[in-house]
Amino acid sequence: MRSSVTPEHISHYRENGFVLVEDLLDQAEIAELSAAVAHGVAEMGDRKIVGGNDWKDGDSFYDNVFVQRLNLWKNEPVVKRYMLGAEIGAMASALAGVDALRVWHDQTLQKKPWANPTSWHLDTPYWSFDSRDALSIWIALDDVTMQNGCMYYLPGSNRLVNFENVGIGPNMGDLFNLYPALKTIEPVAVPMRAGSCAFHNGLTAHAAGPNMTPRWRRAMTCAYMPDGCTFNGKGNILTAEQIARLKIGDRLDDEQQNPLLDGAVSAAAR
Ligand SMILES: O=C(O)CCC(=O)C(=O)O
Ligand SMILES: [Fe+2]
Repeated sequence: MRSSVTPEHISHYRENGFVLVEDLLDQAEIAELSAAVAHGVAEMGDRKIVGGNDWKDGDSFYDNVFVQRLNLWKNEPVVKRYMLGAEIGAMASALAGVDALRVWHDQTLQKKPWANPTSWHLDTPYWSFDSRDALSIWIALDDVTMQNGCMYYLPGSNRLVNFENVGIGPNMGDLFNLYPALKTIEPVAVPMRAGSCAFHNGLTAHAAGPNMTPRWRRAMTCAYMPDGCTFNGKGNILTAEQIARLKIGDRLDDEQQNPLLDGAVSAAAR
C-alpha cells in the first residue's frame, strides 16, 4: 500500500482542491478491502449508517444515484485498518497541511448498473463542523471510466464557496444557481484504475457521471477533519443522542465516533 504523496501531488491538491493518486492499493489489497466492504454492506441490511437509524432504500432519484452505506469502519476491522490507518493518514495530512486528522465518516458509494449521475455538490456543508481543510479520499474498487460514472471536479472551486449547499438532487446544475462564480470553470474528469484514488477538499465542487454499463462501479471513501474542529449545530450523521450531548462550539473529539487516524497526535495531547 502506498503511504506517501509526492511534492507534485501536494502542489496539485493545493492549487486545484483535488488530486489523483495512482496505485494506492495492489491487487491483493483491492481484493481484501472489497471483500470487507461487501461483508460490511451485507451485514448492515436495511441500515444505512452503522450505529444509526433504520433506512430503506426506495426508488427515488437519489436511491438510484448510488447504494450508500456509512461508517463501515465501526464493524469491519479491515475497513478500519485501511481507512483510518497511518498510510492514508500521512497522505491526507500532507495534502491538507494539517498535523492531525480525525475520521468524520467513511462511506461506500456503489453505482449499480445504469445508476443516475451524482449532481454537482460540496461535501463540507453537510457536516457537523465548518473547516476549509476537511477532505475525502475516494478509492476505486473497480476500474472507473467515463462510461461507468467517474468523478469530475471543478479546479479551485473550493476557494469560491462558503458553507451553503444544495442537495444531491435530480438537477445536475443546481449548485451553479447558488454559486454563479463556478459557471465558467472547466470540469476535470478523473477516470482511474481499481486501486487508485483521488483526494478532494470538502469544499471542492464535484460530481459523477451516470453508470451506462451493466456492471457495478464501486468506490470506498472516507471523510477526514482536522483535529480541533467544533460542532456547528448540524446533525448530519449524528444520532439524536449524540446531538443532545453536544453544544455548538464543543470539540468533536469523541474517540468512539471521530477517532484520530493511526499515528496522529492531538494538539491537546502535545
Ligand atoms: O461516488 C460518487 O458518485 C460521488 C462521490 C462523492 O460525492 C464524494 O465522495 O464525496
Ligand atoms: Fe461528495
